[in-house]
Amino acid sequence: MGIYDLRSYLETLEQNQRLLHIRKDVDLDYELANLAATVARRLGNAIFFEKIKRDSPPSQQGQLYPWGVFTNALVNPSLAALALECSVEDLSARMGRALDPAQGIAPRVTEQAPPWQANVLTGEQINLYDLPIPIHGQYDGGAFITGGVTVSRDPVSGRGNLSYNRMQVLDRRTFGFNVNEWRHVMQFYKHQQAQNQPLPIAVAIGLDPAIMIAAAARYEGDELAIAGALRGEGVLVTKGVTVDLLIPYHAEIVIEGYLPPHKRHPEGPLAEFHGYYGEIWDSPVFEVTAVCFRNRPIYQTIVPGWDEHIYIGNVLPREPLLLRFVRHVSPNVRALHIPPYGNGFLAVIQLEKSNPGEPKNVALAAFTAHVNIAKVIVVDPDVNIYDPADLHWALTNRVDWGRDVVRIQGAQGHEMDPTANERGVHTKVIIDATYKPEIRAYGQRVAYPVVDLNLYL
Ligand SMILES: Cc1cc2nc3c(=O)[nH]c(=O)nc-3n(C[C@H](O)[C@H](O)[C@H](O)COP(=O)(O)O)c2cc1C
Ligand SMILES: [Mn+2]
Repeated sequence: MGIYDLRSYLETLEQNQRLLHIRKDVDLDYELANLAATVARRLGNAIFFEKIKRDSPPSQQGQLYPWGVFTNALVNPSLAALALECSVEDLSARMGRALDPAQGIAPRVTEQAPPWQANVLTGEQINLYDLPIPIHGQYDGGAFITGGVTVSRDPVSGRGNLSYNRMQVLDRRTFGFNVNEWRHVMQFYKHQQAQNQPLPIAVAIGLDPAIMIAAAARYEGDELAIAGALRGEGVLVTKGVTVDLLIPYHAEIVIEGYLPPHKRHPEGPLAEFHGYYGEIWDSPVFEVTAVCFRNRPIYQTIVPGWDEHIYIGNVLPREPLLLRFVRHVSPNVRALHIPPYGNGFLAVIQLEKSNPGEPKNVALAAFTAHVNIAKVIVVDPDVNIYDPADLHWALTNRVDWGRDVVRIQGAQGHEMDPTANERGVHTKVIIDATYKPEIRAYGQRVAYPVVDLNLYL
């Protein structure tokens, strides 16, 4: 049996020496995220925190549960490849197939009580301050669940839905619940509002990474079908304790409740995908009706505004889309990457060009695939598109900045792109960083094959 839940993924990470165990006491506030962010960029490994603590307890004190905390599940392509049991080269093709609604595999319902119903807290027993919810960034407004997957249901069609919604702890039984205007969850919430009815939701934490990947996709249908397609069989789901929703059977923790139709509360700020702290939002609230967990559960988080957040939200679901567009223009495209450090605004294309004009054409195709793409760099097959230093080598040694750059002024980007104006209008840029032998011929480039250090250290 392959990966089907968080624990089987942890075993895979362990076997591949990609799970870093931190045995020292780590503070949930700031220290945990600082460590995770450093490991994300220096080692690229997942982390299991065995002992977490909280030095400055929040006002409504809880008994912090002695639970392990897991993060960096999907922090880069090599971990995503482990999670999806394929090679880095095959990631985009696998994602592309799974995102095709025709390939979706519906969840399987079981009546059996799930492991997460081993412990069920309701009413006065609920105290969100007991949960190991970190304060991540220095300027975050408080403790946020960032790695929980929201399970909801379309009140009109009855279909299921997965999404990510940051949740700030407001009091013992209430979260602030962030949801943008154009999300499915907002559509459901507004429908309920018009009937003066609450929207029931459940938050599942500690999941099979295939479900984590599926939840970030914009998809017409139940995102669980994407996870089913990734695993080749339907995800096992089961009824909630206090909500009539189908929730992943193999979750570590499930928080159930509802969004009341007319109550709002400020939440935020939080480190956002675009690389800056955002605004305080006046958001719906999430009233909790049950907190359920496995025995010895594992809490999972995503460091906001950092690599895993961007990798799940802006890279994995978009690379297949861009690849389809650029391959339509040229079969010579070898690979494509949206590097997390570019916050989803940069795409790097590896091209075995057969014509000096080809790099510009594939770059234009990448812009048309997604509005967020603002910079495209085209390189040759000898440049490692996953290595920022190698990319910089190409920018330094293969670009004549007076000749190889194309600007597209007044183009539309994302409204939150820090280079754009308030309407999202900015200049898009193409950089042709391929070698131009017709201008000047060089000999062989110096390069040593890259070794995966995790196999040696
Ligand atoms: C880690 C992470 C956190 C996110 N947080 C939020 C959020 O707080 N609010 C929001 O509206 N979207 C957020 N998103 C984006 C949505 O979850 C995502 O676009 C999803 O497709 C929305 O699904 P829906 O249209 O089915 O509601 C986040 C994405 C990721 C990967
Ligand atoms: Mn959806």
